[in-house]
Formats: sequence, structure tokens, C-alpha cells
Amino acid sequence: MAPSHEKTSSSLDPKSIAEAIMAGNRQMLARAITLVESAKEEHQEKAHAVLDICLAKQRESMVIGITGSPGAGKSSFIEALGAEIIQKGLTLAVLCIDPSSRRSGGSILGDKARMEKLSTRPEAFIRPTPSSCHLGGSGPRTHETIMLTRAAGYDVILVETVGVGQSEVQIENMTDCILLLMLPGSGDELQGIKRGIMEIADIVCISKTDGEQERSATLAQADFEAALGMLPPKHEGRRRKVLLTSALNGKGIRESWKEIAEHFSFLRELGILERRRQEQLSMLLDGLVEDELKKQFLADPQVAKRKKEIEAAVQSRSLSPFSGAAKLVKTFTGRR
Ligand SMILES: Nc1nc2c(ncn2[C@@H]2O[C@H](COP(=O)(O)OP(=O)(O)O)[C@@H](O)[C@H]2O)c(=O)[nH]1
Ligand SMILES: [Mg+2]
Repeated sequence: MAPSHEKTSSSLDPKSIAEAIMAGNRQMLARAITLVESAKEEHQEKAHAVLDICLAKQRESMVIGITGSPGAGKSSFIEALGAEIIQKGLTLAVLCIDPSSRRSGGSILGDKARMEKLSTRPEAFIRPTPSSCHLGGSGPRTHETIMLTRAAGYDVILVETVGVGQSEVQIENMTDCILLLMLPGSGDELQGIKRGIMEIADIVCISKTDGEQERSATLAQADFEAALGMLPPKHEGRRRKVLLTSALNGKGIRESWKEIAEHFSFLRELGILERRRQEQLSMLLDGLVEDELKKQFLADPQVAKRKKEIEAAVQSRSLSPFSGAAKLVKTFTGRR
């Protein structure tokens, strides 16, 4: 028999895995995340069983999205902010779901290197973008990973993500606070920023405001404040701040944490935090049901066959897309 420390998550039952995670076993947490990210059905089933247990034991954890374009300085900012968080006596998990890391290959190492000090700290757990993304696996399953890290008891969970496209909505649905990192730029450049990402930000930090950038940064700060002022408030009664930061010399890092902590006090005092989390779970359920239904529908051979016929009928204008869609869905539901 293999010594117990060599036991892989695949040789353990879900209950043992969940208990090990909740007892603070980091290796087991890492393995469970791998299980969650696996595309294999048997792994998924097991992962779900682990999640069922873990969901009942969620720590309140502050879940914070750190978002911004590639190169904005997110990883470096997290390294600096992480040190501040640990100094406050809190434990920290960092989840990186930066899709640009995938595209450029080697930069996963880059991210880890940028969190060099943090990655050696026992208080910090760092999970870079999974390699399964390269291998055509399921890709990062951030919701599940957050649930596992919350069960593991981390006080703070930082999620590094590029704020582009669909991920905007996703990150909004799984975090309590979104910190947007922007490079110091002029008002003209500001026009190019997607409105969507500004709308979901709770805190804006202008990064790399050291050296030659120091002076232009103050202008950028005013521009960003003006831009935020034109947007409707994200939470009534809470003004969104724009801070000047530098991961290089530590400027604004303490203030950033202070702002995050204040944001959480605000959410807690008004009962928003708990309400949001309930909503997030419902939204997750809805989304998963939708995905599953779509998957089953599209995988159905009868549907595939009928779809061709209906499509041809629609294209030849002998059937409207409206009646066609109703017919096609009926092929699926009528048999159940
Ligand atoms: N001068 C300066 N450079 C920085 C700062 N933060 C990050 N950088 C540099 O900007 C580049 C991108 O940083 P990184 O943290 O990987 O950005 P990410 O892609 O958003 O995670 C790296 O070369 C960093 O060394 C900063 O505060 N000041
Ligand atoms: Mg990065």
C-alpha cells in the first residue's frame, strides 16, 4: 500500500478530500482544484460530491477580483497587496484566470515569478492558470475553485482576471469587490476603455505611478474620477475612489487595502454581502441548468437530424424560424 502522503485525490473518497481541505491541507486543495478542472465525467462527479460538502462549510472570505488589461500590473500589484494582507494577519488565496497567460504560453511562469515572495509564504496559496487550458481541458472553473478555497478557510481570495468580453459578467457574478487596474493614460485614451468594465469596478487603481509616470498620473486620476462620476453609482451611497499605486515602491498599496476593507464593511453593514451571495448561487444554478440543457439538446441525434430538415425548410421559406424553433424543441421535450 502506498504511504498515505502519496495518496492522490483519485484514490480518496469525496468526504475525505473535503475534510482534508477544510482541515487546511493545501496539497489536497490543489488536487481538488485539478479534479474540478478535469474534463473527465467521473472526475466531475467526484468534484461535485466534494463541492456539495464544501458548500455547507463556506468561510465568509472576502472575494476580490483584480482586473485590468494584460500588462496593467495585476500580478505585481497582487504581490504587493498580498504582503500587506498577510501583515494584517490574514490568509490569502490567489487564483489567476488571465487568459492572456494562456495565449503567450510562458507567462504563467512570469506570473508566478511576479509573486515570488508571496508564493513562498505559508499564509498564501497561489493557483496559476491551469495547464489544462493548453491541453483543451475544461479551462479554469473559477466558481468551483472559489468554493473550495472558501471551504479551506482563506480570509481573502484574490482573483486575477483580464476584464474583457464575457468574463466581465462572470467576474461580477463571483466576486464581492472588483478592483480595476488601469495604466496612467490621458483623457483621450480613457475614451477607448470599455464602459462595461468601468461600470463594474468598485475601486480603480492607477498602476505604475512611479518614476516618469508620477506627474501624468495625477491628471489620469482626475480623468478617471470624472469618468466614474458620469456613471450611475454601483451601490447607492458609496462613492468609487481612484487611487494612485505602484507595486514597485509600494505607493497606494496600504490605501488600496483600506479601501477594500471599507467596501466590505459597507457591504456587510447593509446586508448586501449575504444577499449578493445568495443571488450568485441562484444565478450559478440557472446558468448551469441552461448549459446542461443546451448540451443535452445539441448532443441529441434526433435533434441533429431534425435540425437539418427544419433548417432547410426555414431557408427555403416554407417554415418560419419561429415555428421551426418550436418544432425542434418539441422533438426534444416531446420524448421526455
Ligand atoms: N514601473 C513599474 N513597473 C511595473 C509595476 N507593476 C508592474 N510593472 C511591470 O509591468 C509589467 C507587467 O506586470 P504584470 O504584473 O505582469 O502585469 P499583468 O499582466 O497585469 O499581471 C512587468 O514588466 C512589471 O515588472 C509598477 O508598479 N511600476
Ligand atoms: Mg498577470
